[in-house]
Amino acid sequence: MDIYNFAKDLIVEAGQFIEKRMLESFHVDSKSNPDDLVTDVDRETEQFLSQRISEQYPTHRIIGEEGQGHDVHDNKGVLWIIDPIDGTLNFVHQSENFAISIGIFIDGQPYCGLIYDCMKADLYHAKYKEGAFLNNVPLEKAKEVPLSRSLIAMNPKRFLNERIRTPFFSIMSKSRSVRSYGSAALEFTMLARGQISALLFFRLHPWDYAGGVILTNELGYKTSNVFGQDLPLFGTTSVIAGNPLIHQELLAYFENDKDLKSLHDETHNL
Ligand code: 2AM
Ligand code: CA
Ligand code: CA
Ligand code: CA
Repeated sequence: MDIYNFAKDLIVEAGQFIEKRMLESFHVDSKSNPDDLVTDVDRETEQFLSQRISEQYPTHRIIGEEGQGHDVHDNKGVLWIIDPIDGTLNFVHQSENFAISIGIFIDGQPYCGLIYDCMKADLYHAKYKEGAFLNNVPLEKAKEVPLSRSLIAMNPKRFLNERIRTPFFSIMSKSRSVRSYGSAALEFTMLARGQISALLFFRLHPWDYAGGVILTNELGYKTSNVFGQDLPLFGTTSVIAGNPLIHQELLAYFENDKDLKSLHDETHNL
């Protein structure tokens, strides 16, 4: 079995683990602030995934949100970037609308991306240059829809920061409307299905977007930070993902924004 097929089986197994585990009680702790939550289920699922990967592939390296590989800073060999639960607030408050995300890179090049919505049993997966699928059905290539006819996903909490607010409000005003689903990984799957035309985040970590970037790039969607630069495998960054037309349109809102650029660079590597 190749790494891609192993990863597909593993992510579904991890989803079954979550579904079973969430029927029992679990602790909820806060991390950087009272609204930044982590549960036993996040930690145990990351453990489950990393243990299985290490048993099967002892040389592979793993970076996970809940502590795996935070000392890894180079992209040599096979690197798994995993988020055991993307959308922890939804997991805690809604018991749905969260996903497991996995991106696998070989020597820094994309190999495959997987996002599993375990409550719906929907597996999104793509192997580089071999197409992207929802379960066994191929997903359609990106269509060039302009901002003025688009739904855009963004996180409204970012608008509390005045320095970030201005370009985001201008984009919102030009768009048909905005949506916020609380899981970057699931927002990438909505982009992959053409349900939204773009997503826009001011600060994400690689585990939030690694799987989604590989999935959507495979379909012809463009991804970068708000200044048009490639997304890193380490540190934090802003993220714009969308069809090629809207991606270009959105970048124009951030061009020459020196104030925002300095804020962006301050938060980099937090
Ligand atoms: P999480 O649920 O795995 O933490 C919510 O808008 C999206 O942003 C989710 O993908 C969420 O991932 C992520 N997120 C939550 N808190 C964050 C933080 N403090 N910094 C960056 N991203 C965060
Ligand atoms: Ca988190
Ligand atoms: Ca996440
Ligand atoms: Ca997470």
